[in-house]
Amino acid sequence: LLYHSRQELQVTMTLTMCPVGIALPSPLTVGRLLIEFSSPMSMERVQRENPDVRQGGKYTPPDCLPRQKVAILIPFRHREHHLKYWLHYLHPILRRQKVAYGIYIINQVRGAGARGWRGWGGQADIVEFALQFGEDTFNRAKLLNVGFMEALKDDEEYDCFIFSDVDLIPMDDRNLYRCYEQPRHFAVGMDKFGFRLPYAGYFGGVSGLSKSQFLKINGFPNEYWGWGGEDDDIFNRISLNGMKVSRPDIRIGRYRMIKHERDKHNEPNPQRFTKIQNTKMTMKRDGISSLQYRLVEISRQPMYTNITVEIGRPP
Ligand code: UDH
Ligand code: NGS
Repeated sequence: LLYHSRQELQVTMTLTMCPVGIALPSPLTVGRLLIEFSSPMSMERVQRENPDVRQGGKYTPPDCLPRQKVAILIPFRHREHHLKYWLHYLHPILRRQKVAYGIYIINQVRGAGARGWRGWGGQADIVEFALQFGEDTFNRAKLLNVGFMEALKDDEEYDCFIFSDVDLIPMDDRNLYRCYEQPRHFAVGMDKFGFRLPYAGYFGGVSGLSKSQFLKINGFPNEYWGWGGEDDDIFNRISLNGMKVSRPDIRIGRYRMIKHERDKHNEPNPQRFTKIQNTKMTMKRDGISSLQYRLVEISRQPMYTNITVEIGRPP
């Protein structure tokens, strides 16, 4: 082992491993949390309240050696308002959970064609209108594949990947954001489903796979454009590869969702029902092995890393 300084050597020698799970009740976690979205939120406040989070939204427990390095990946487009609440609630929760992590926002944008409009009006709202009008269909699972690749390029030590919608906040900090023996489904009890699973094979909202579990299923499908079905395809990939989804207790896996209307350019995908019948055939060719995208920008914000990407459009 190489140590950079005597000080670092001393710190390393005195730290013990962070706890695997957190015994209940625990001095670290607090259990059930009050989650609400009515008070206004600002990025300045999130920053002020999370001074130990490093540039790019990274954190390492100062008082123990973390067992896993977790990349948290959020598929994203035009949800700045939700992101502030997500960061406000999740940074303190993750800190209490004693895990090393980095937050990555995977932001879908359209290519050069749309940006050509910028010359036209000059006024910001006209430009914004033109950009949104010319937008492509959203693709959640493909964005998450991009997140997996880019997080590993940023830090090859990530061994756990958690995939979270931007509008889902855990209501109990004993729902530990880390990887398990089997692929994990975290969002088991969402408020909109009466705090129950909507169906046994539901894998949407928040899920997590270790690097090897993710590679075993060839990552996520790239070919689900628009809303629905991609999470069911991932569930199929897991089962077809001999793994079994694990979940927290229903009393602990409760979530609040920030209410919102359906987004533009993310209409329900009419092909989703036939596609999920064919996972067994498609998973070998469609996945992380066939992923293509164009990286537009990586920007390190104080509370997260922003990965802006072009992922194309449906054929
Ligand atoms: N997402 C974006 N921008 C978009 C679309 C999706 O950021 O334009 C991301 C975001 O992280 C979101 C996730 O993808 O949480 C899942 O998409 P979704 O929130 O649209 O899916 P959900 O099932 O909503 O939550 C479907 C529409 C519900 C309409 C209800 C009207 N009352
Ligand atoms: C299923 C969808 C899933 C979706 C789930 C919950 O029907 O993608 O509903 O949707 N599968 C298909 O459409 C094949 S929700 O109530 O959150 O809008 O996640």
